[in-house]
Amino acid sequence: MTFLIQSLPERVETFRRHFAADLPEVAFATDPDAVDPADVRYLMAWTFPEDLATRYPNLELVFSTGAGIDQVVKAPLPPKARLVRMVEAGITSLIREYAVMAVMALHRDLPGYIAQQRSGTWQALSFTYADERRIGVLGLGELGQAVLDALRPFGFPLSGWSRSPKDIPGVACHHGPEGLDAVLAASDILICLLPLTDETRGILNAALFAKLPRGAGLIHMGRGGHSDQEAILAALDEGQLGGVVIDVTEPEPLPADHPLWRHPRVILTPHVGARSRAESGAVATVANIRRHLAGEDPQGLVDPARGY
Ligand code: NDP
Ligand code: OXD
Repeated sequence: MTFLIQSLPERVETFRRHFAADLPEVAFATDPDAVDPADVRYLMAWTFPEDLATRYPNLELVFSTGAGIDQVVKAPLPPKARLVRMVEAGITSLIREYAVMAVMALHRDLPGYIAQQRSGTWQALSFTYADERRIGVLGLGELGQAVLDALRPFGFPLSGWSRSPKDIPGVACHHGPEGLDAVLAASDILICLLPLTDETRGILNAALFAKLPRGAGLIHMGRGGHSDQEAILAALDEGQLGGVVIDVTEPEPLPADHPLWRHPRVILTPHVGARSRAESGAVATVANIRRHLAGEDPQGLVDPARGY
């Protein structure tokens, strides 16, 4: 029974340590050429080899090193194998910080003050109090809910959107295609934390922006494939969007001449919203294999029919 991992060397060493201490009955391997493929029951990687299903016929759990699994969700798996996304405290903590940073940057008009600093202008821009700045979150999963928890103490009116109904204290929750417009109409700042699926691809488009209050902010932390980047630029230029913080693009990296790099109302970061932490990722993975060995579902089990 072997766990095969393909990742960065320092991450692999942390995993090796945790497996040796807490899951010694599972052999730990890093070199695909040095294992008997028939022994591989567990595999972890960011992307999978094309011949995964035939090469490792006895796979039971296939782990993504990241929270998002759009890059692998359509990969053919052997019949018994199930896909697991990364749910661990390190990712959640970094995403929470990024969201608070981005909300505050838009709420306090950092793009406006940066432009004024560059032109040597000492002038107060308008103030909006937190209880008058409504925030909507698309995606109420592990990360969307963590972000709402982090924003709650500031007093922003909060709403959110998911596929299935939710009941989250202090958050106006809406769901399904018919629930989306209510969240958009109540989002002075909209945060995207959706998985990329056939249903959500291209969701951040001109029609959606038109349903936001005029001058709304957008924080995009999902995947590049959610957004129509030309529509973001057009909405910014005609004032429908007032400011954008964008962490994920298509392609990544953006071409050097892409206007998102230089737009004065855009803060662009290179897909650094979060990164899985080796220590807590290893603990979560060992716990998931233990759950599996005990006949339970692992945390972060992906439903291939839903695509997330
Ligand atoms: P989860 O699977 O826990 O949550 C996904 C949420 O999206 C759920 O609330 C789900 O609804 C909702 N959702 C999915 N499809 C739809 C739909 N068609 N309509 C409405 N709601 C929908 O994922 P996480 O919170 O762990 O992660 C979310 C995403 O964040 C990842 O897939 C990844 O793309 C992105 N991410 C980005 C990072 C970065 O560095 N920028 C880092 C990590 C993740 P329901 O609850 O009803 O199932
Ligand atoms: C992830 C990411 O999905 O880093 O974990 O985007």
